[in-house]
Amino acid sequence: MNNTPTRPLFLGLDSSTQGLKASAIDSDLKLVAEYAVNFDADLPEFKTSGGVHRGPDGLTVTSPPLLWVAALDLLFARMKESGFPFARVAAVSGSGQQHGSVYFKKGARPALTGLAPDRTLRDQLKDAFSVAASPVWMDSSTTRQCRALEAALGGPQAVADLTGSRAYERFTGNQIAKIVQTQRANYDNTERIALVSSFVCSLLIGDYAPIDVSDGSGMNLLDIRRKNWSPAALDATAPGLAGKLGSTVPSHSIAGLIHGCFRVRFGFGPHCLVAAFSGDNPCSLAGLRLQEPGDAAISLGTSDTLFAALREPKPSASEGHIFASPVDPDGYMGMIVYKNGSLTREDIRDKSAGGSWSRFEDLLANTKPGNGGRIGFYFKEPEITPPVLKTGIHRFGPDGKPVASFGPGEDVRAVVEGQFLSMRLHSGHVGIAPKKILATGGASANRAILRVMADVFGAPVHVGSQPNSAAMGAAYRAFHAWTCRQQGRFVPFAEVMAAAAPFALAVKPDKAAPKLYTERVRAYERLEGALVCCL
Ligand code: 5FX
Repeated sequence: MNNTPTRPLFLGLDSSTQGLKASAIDSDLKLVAEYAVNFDADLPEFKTSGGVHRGPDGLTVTSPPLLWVAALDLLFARMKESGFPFARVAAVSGSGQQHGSVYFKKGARPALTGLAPDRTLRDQLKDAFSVAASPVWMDSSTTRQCRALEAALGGPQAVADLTGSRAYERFTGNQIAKIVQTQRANYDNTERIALVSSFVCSLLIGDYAPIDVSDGSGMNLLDIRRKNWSPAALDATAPGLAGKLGSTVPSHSIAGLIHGCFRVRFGFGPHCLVAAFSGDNPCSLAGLRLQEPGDAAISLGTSDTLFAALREPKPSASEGHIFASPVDPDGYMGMIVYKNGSLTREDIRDKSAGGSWSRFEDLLANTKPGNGGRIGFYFKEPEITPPVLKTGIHRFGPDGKPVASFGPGEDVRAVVEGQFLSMRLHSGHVGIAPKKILATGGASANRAILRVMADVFGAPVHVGSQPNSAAMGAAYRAFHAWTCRQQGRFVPFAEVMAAAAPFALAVKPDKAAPKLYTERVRAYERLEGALVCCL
């Protein structure tokens, strides 16, 4: 019997920090519908700001897990009201903000398996949690736990080699260690710990869903090469943790069928598959269809991010993260995150270009590649890459000596060139060597910035509008997992994505650029090394 609905759709959910979105695609990979719920505006009774609660210490950041449950009730209700054809959905997958954790209390499982269609999820799950405030990725209160993990496993590089990243405050294992130390009774009363991604998946299948290896790589608990929990990391983190985490699965796995309550309440078909959910960055990688080693994306937004498909991971204790790939069971992805992005560029635009982007572009286009040997470091915010807590601007002249100021054009070029030199340097440390770059985010509309990007990396830059890349990536992953199930074999993601329109080529690198910028990266590295150690 053919279980595929006619004109099948594939649904991608994105449970992000600030809201829950849905994107539906058809089997030609065309976007057919989008929906969204904003946590603050649509569910004001949870009293979140930007989707979170901040603690008085300025470091603790949490969200109530029931908010994410209520958002799913509301999103599906809105979709139903607008006539969304749930019966055509062949498979659903999803994306979740990375690192956040949800704690199901002992005895909570029947509340999931027995979900009733005539009551809201929110009403049925209000007593399911042993920890009422779920730590999220913005939390940075676990420095003590990070140092303890590094001490137990042989130092930051040893943790990076094992788990893909040195110990980071927001990574879930360190958050779990803090719960053990500060809420021991609640930890003992927990039977399952989920990530935000596997949590929303659990709601859809009405049972505990497994954590996929890609999102699981953001926990400091997974051995990224064996793609399974590391017993040493689990032991160093919390007692009895293996039993509470359940097993991990490849990201293209099917977690189960959609629970009957969603069939009755919203009209999903009985054969609708739920594919494992993953993290938002892994889903964005899928949404931007980065699949070959050397395919990279640079997102220029409030924060700047570079991520890429990788074959050979090179974890670094100094920067970046390596995750298992969400689309290739043998692959990896690397990611470098910057706090100083658009706001820092806007600052220089305001000071040097009178607040005008077109003047900024002219200044950039009228200065020479390499900036006559000038290099600048612009830390308007404490920076993640490299880790620098002290804010400030540091400018160096052609002789490598500090200078007090640059001319307007020099400053504009230095803020843009410096960011790409840093990206090339640090992404290289984790094994990323972009052969092709997809530029996304607000600043990718700026042609002169893209020219510098292409020249610094010596790689062609493409652009494409994929605004909700995590939700789209989740929809693509649903289609991928469904195709693998239909064919009874692993189908390469690229094959499944073959129908997608290619991203447009925007800029090719200048022929002289590779030689010039290889030398500039070395100069940048020397200056950064000297600067970071005395800040
Ligand atoms: C990645 O490591 C992060 O912490 C963020 O990008 C979160 O995933 C945002 F949701």
